[in-house]
Amino acid sequence: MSEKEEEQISKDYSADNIQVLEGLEAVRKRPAMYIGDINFKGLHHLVYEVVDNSIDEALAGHCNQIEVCILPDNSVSVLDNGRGIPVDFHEKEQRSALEVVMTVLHAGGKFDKGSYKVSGGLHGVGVSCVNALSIHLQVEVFRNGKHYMQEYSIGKPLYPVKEIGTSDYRGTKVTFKPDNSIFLVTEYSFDTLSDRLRELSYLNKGIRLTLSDQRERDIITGEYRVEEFYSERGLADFIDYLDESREKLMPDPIQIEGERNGVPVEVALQYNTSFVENIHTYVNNINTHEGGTHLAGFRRALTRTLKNYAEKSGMLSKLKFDISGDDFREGLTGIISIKVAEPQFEGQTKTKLGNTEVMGAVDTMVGETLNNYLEEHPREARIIVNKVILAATARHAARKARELVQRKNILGGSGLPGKLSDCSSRDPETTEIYLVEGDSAGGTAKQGRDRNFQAILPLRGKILNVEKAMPHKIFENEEIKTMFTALGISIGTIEDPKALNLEKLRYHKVIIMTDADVDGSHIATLILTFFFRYMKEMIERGYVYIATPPLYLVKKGNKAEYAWTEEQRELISLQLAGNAKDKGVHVQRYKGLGEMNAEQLWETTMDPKRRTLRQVSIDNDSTADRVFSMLMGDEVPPRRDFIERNAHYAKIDA
Ligand code: 0RA
Repeated sequence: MSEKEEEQISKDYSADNIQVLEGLEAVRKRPAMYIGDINFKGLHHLVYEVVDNSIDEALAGHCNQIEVCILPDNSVSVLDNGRGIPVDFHEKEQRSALEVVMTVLHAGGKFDKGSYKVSGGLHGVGVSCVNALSIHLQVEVFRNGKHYMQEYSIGKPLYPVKEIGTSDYRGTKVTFKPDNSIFLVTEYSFDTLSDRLRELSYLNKGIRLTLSDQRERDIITGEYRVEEFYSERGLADFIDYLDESREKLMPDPIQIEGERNGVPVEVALQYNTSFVENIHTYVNNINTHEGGTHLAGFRRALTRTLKNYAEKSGMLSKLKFDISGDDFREGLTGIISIKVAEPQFEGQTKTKLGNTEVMGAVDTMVGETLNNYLEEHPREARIIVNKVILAATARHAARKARELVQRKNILGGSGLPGKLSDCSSRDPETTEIYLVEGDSAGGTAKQGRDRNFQAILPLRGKILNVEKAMPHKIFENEEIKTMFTALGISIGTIEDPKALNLEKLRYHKVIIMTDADVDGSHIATLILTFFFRYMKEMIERGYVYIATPPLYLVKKGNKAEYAWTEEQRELISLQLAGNAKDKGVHVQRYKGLGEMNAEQLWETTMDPKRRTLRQVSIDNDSTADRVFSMLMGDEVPPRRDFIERNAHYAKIDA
């Protein structure tokens, strides 16, 4: 753009425009306040924000196709076949409606009062926020047989909306490149985006969503990677997808769909032979991790309806103890999806629904439909009640085991396990504990560590597979009991047997350190599964890490360097060899932690100044659940590197 044009634009700015600039400036000053963070999550959130606008257009009944494309430079485009954002001149704002939508915070649905906006990302900030955080953004509107366009840089229009041609197409296309002076990571993950689009396709049946990746072509076919998501049965398909590697108890999920008190409610549920409760809740397509009134209404209806049915059927006559609410949800996979015009989000991460009117709506809707289902399906009803009785019996055994553990802890002096080599500091903020595979590596780690802040807990033998074991086994397992005691946390109260108490957590970094081989990664997976199922909050708070020991030691004479990847190994080999290729260069492949001495382990894997820790985070609750159930379930685990998908690189300094 010429200087003259720029001058013209700045002259055109009215008081409104100045406000706009201040709004966008605020977004750039505190991006985390608007999109959560400026890391991996925030980067992907930009895409969700744009896609959500198209989903809104689809929910309003005007769009059934959304195409997301990752471009070669990690720009992303989102194209929909909706009505197209209006481009007419907006008298009050003195510019095109399109420009207002793209540059004014929260202006998204302003021109469409008839329909309320139910979608919208977690932070509900709209596309203008994405615009503010993009070094370049281009919007194209196909409407009235015409093709319109406007471009922006860090949210500022480069020129007024212009007509660039004619078109038979109808819709909106937004293409943006995130500003790398704001984001710490700039590379999009295909898997993370596809997980979210898949989820959206289940939550909004009948919309076709596609994701394509133009960064790389398949070596053999020469094609870009493309995935398409489309669901006809919605939540029922979602359940089948999540439970792919679990053994179902009913031929088809129970589906509940309708509206009560003006609240659209959609629920699907299925029981399986596992012992895991696996309920995912959504409000306006947003995953409400912390639950809330919709979940409470669901639980109440489920417990009441099943209990009534079980009592009436006489199946409980032999049972000698009470059934608790938990027993109705063991082995239950469920999705609850509701739409609310004005959601109130509460809780630590603002993902807990507070709207009180929702509780009764979900309760009535689920109660009525489930009751009919049980009456009409006596065979399935019996299977469910038997499952509940099994859970109640196991819980009874679990309580006994847990009481035993708690009594022992009170009696056992300091209560810390003998195997723990504790650190001297008592400040959880700065201390860390290494969970180390095997006594021998544990010994090396103990020698190599900085005992001021690093504690070592060696774990012996196989960790219990919590995915397959009955819950009471968890509290009888030695390794698991030791872990709980060493960490200083307790689990289970009378009211809520699964409540986690992190108040007395002794370390804010829990680092899983295993051999860099197949067995080691299996053990890391077992430990992670245990954290995911029983101590999820630890992961959510960012307390769980995976250590990365080196794979190679490359030596020449008295020079030696470590390598973590094949590329590093080759590069170091070349550097050490100088011109004489491979001459006298010796490569040692580390098969296990045991092959390193204490000093080597310290300098490669434990020294905060030199190590790389991978922080474990959960991108997508339902995907993580499915991955763990697959890796640890009966079916042959798919050979996919789950750590790659579930742990992002985090270089932790000092
Ligand atoms: C406001 C009004 C109208 C459409 C939209 C917004 C709209 C926004 C987005 C964002 C992405 N895709 C979109 N598609 C449509 C339509 C008003 C009318 O035509 O009457």
